[in-house]
Amino acid sequence: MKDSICRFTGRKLNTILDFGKQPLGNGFLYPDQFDNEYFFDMSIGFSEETFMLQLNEQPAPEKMFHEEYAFYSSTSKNMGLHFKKFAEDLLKSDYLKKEDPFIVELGCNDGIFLNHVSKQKIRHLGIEPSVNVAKVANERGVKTLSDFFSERLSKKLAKDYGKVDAFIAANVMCHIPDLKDIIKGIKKILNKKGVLIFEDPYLGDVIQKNSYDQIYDEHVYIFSALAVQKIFNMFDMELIDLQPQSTHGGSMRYFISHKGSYELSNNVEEIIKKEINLGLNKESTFRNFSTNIQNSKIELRELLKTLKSQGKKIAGYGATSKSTTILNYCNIGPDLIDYITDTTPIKQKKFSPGMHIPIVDYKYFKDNPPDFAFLFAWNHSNEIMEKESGYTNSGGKWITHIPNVRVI
Ligand code: JHZ
Repeated sequence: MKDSICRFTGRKLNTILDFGKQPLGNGFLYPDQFDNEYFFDMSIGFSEETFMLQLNEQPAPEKMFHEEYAFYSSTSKNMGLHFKKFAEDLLKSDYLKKEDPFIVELGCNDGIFLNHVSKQKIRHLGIEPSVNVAKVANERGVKTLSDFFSERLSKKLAKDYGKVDAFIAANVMCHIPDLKDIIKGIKKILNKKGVLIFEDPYLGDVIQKNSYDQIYDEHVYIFSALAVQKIFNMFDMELIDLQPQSTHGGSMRYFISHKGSYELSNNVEEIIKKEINLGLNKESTFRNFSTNIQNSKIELRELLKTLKSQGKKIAGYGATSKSTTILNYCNIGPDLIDYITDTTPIKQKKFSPGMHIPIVDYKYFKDNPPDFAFLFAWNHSNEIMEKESGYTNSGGKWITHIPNVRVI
């Protein structure tokens, strides 16, 4: 297995698991694109110095985020509610108790968060590299720039718009390989009492739920509080608060400021203590994680093969980026899963990355209910179970791999 280099220390990373050749998590495609499909070697490494779990290699950002990016944040009702509450909490927080505050959001997607800020006529700017989703944000009244953020861009933004009071990033920071440049940029543009608030899928949940499907091309890091504290300290910035979130199967919201600007909340010490108890600072924990992933693969293939041999129809529910890892790592194709249903129009009539399972609209699922539905969008389980009580009550069964492979 190929070892790589920690993006923060420049020293060797110890490879934890090799997932083999993987396509882009959101690389849904048409049959005439099968022959030229892009694959990369996906493996993860851990640094005991920075406590950072990271991809050894990642495709170039332009390959992943472009004018046909397939993920629209506003496809889930609950995510809409989550971002509304996030905006309301921020707007009434002490961080914004000043005249004419300025909020910037990195990776604002279709404006799911900033539309609540723009409605209040508060100065804001979204920065979103994927042109198609940025267009939706602009149409919604969210002032959005389509670009990749960097230290260089931050200098220009500070000049054009002034310094920032709250710099937000939801499900974005874990996508950025050169985080050092981003942190330098944020440090430059943040007011003295400004705060960076970001949230991402949380390593503690990934380890406890064995949700290895959070690992795909876009997620170059899976953060813990230990790792976030360590890397921001390198830039004279400080982790001042933490708030666990239920979104995306367990996320963490991190609050960062210039060093010495705020008192540390007790949550920081408490959560770091829990992480040490869970072993998130030790390579051995990730070795166990690797074994659990390999066992999950064996069990999942066995279950699907057995059901198929009994003539059962199996569909996937939600063509998530996460499902790309499950399908390709476990070698599950149309021989085991008949189709995947998804409500996102840009994914429909295409095929899943790598394994080429057809993606169909929701009506197809309704008209052709399977015997078993694999809950790929397991992080939206409450919303989906409520919506699909009819399928469940009429005998439809669900398959999950979280935290272990089973029929629900
Ligand atoms: P969902 C994305 O990951 C990509 P994904 C990204 N890299 C990231 O970091 C995370 O989000 C945070 C569909 N669906 O949210 C819609 C239904 O069909 O789990 C979506 O395509 N019916 C930015 O892709 C997918 O499932 C439904 O009822 O893993 C959900 O994708 C619902 C609720 C969803 O994120």
